[in-house]
Amino acid sequence: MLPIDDSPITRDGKVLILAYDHGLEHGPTDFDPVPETTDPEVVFDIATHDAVSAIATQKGVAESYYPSYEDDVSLLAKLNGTSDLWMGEPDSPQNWSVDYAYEVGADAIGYTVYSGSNHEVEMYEEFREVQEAARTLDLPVVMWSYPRGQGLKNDTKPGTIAYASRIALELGADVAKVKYPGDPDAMDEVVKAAGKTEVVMSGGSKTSDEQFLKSVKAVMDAGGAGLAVGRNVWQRENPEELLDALEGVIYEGKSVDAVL
Ligand code: FBP
Repeated sequence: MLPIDDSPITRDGKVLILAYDHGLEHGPTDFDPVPETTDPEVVFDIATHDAVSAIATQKGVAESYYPSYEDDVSLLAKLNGTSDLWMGEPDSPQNWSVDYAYEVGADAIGYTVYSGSNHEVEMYEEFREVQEAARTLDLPVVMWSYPRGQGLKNDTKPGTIAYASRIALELGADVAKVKYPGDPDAMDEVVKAAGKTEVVMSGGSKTSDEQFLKSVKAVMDAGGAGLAVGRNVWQRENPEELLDALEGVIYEGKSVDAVL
């Protein structure tokens, strides 16, 4: 495991990754609530907020837009990804190499693994290559650890999420990005299962400020490192307001009531 405390994707050892790979994973429909967010520059501008420790994008967006922002925000290169048009068993092809991501300016690597899918074996093999290539460049690896596939319908059951964070440790990820398991006690188990691998919560679809901040607070109280969030930030009319609140909860240990 690579300690991430001094990595450019952290601030004071904590993490707030702004995820912006939805144009591939879900399609432009995710930009409908705030149509301006179709333009990557709008979201890169949001990522310059002090609370954001890195932005996660796919190759094309990184190539075209990151050069103008490399002094303002760190880049987490999301190497694999698949579209919502794919109807088969969960799978996610690798779309750029670790070396090329490094050339584009990546400070860390992101990779989705669908444990439980019929494609688990190939995905683990691909992850092994990516993880070892990242080690040679000292780049931390964030695993989007999402158990899903035939027979695994509810991928947010506490036991399943704890398994997901453990898989990230077992396979050598430095950070496990997992779904929120539903309550603070379950989150404790998820963080314990991950051992020295840091745990960050995946944002999910947009909820109320209070509900979202409470889940983030539970992650921090459980010893999690922070958050990787997309829609809950840039689908808001005023994303800066929520980022101010997240800054309080994640970096300053404030309560939800105090930041609301
Ligand atoms: P959100 O905070 O918007 O959920 O983004 C996190 C993320 O992991 C993105 O990186 C990715 O595009 C999306 O969720 C995938 O979500 P799912 O596979 O659950 O549809």
